[in-house]
This record gives sequence, structure tokens and C-alpha cells, in this order.
Amino acid sequence: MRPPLPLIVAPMLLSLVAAASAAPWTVLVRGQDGKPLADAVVAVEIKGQHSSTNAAKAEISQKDRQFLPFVLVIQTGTAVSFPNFDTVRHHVYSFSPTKKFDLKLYAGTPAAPVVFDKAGVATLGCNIHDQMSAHVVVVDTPVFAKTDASGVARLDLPAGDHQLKTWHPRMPDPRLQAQGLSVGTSTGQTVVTLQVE
Ligand SMILES: [Cu+2]
Repeated sequence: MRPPLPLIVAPMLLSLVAAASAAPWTVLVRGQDGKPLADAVVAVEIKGQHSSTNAAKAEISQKDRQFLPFVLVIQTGTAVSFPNFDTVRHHVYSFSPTKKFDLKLYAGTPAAPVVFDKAGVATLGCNIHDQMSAHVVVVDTPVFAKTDASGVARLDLPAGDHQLKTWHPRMPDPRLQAQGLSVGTSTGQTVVTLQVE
């Protein structure tokens, strides 16, 4: 015969019910060879609805003649500043249709940040240092993450039918891959395969 449930279980069950409105979701991103991809962008448009911001801020710094981070994911409308921590000057630019800009040779932090007002991928370079490159991935949602070394990103998602978008710097295609994602009330996992070079 089963013993009666201890009293402590009742409040635990209640908190489980409350937490059920957001399901912990794992997205594993891998290449066509099956190997996990680190630094992949995973973004979820909740119920497929676009959402932008006019308050978010982010940063790509320059240190030791490198951009940091190499991949930045932001919500559409985010203002990005480009502080230079090197003693040499940098000249940061993007020719990408998602956001074209040019920060002429500077030291320190340019006065005005760059607002990324359109979804897509902007590839950055420096006119002085050819080896410097970075990517700004602009998504129409505040729900996003990057994959870790094992290709895994974790997100808390509400139940519903969403749009899952993924991208990796080794993809020849500058567009994010999109697919439907159905989330119920329990935890789940999605595996995404991207064509990379
Ligand atoms: Cu530079």
C-alpha cells in the first residue's frame, strides 16, 4: 500500500502549476555533419508575433584588435555602442542591408550608439584591421539565446505556436532559418540542423 503524501508535497504541486506557464525549452543546434554548433543564435517569436524595443542597449567592444562578442544577438530597435579599449584606433563599418553604418577612426566610445532598426544579420569589419569581424543578429523578439560549446541554448517559453529562428556565422546564407515550434505546458527539446560551410 502507498503511504500518504507528506504535507510538504501540496505547496510543491501548487508551485509546479504556477511555473507551468513557462516551459523550459532546450534547442540543440548542429551542422549537417551532426556536430554541435557553438555561438549559434536561437530566437523565438512568441505566437509568431514581431516585437521591437526602443529601450534596450547592448555593446560590442574592441579589445586586442578583436570584436567582443563575435556574435551579438539583439532585439530590433536596440542601441549598440562600440567602445574601443585598445590604444590603436578602429574604424568600424557594416555594408549589410540590415544596417549600413560607418564609425570613422576613433578612440574611446563614439558619442552616439548605432540603432539596429531592421531584423536580419549585419556583418561588421574594421577598415584598419582586416582580421577583425563580428556579426550583429537582429531579431523581432526579446526571447533569444546563443548556444554554448555543446550547441545547446535554453529558453523559457510560454505555451503556444511560435516561430523558431536560428543562425550561425558559418552559414553562407545571411537569412535566419525559420520553422514552427509548438510548445505545450511541459519541458521539451528541439534539434535544428543548419547548413554550414
Ligand atoms: Cu581595427
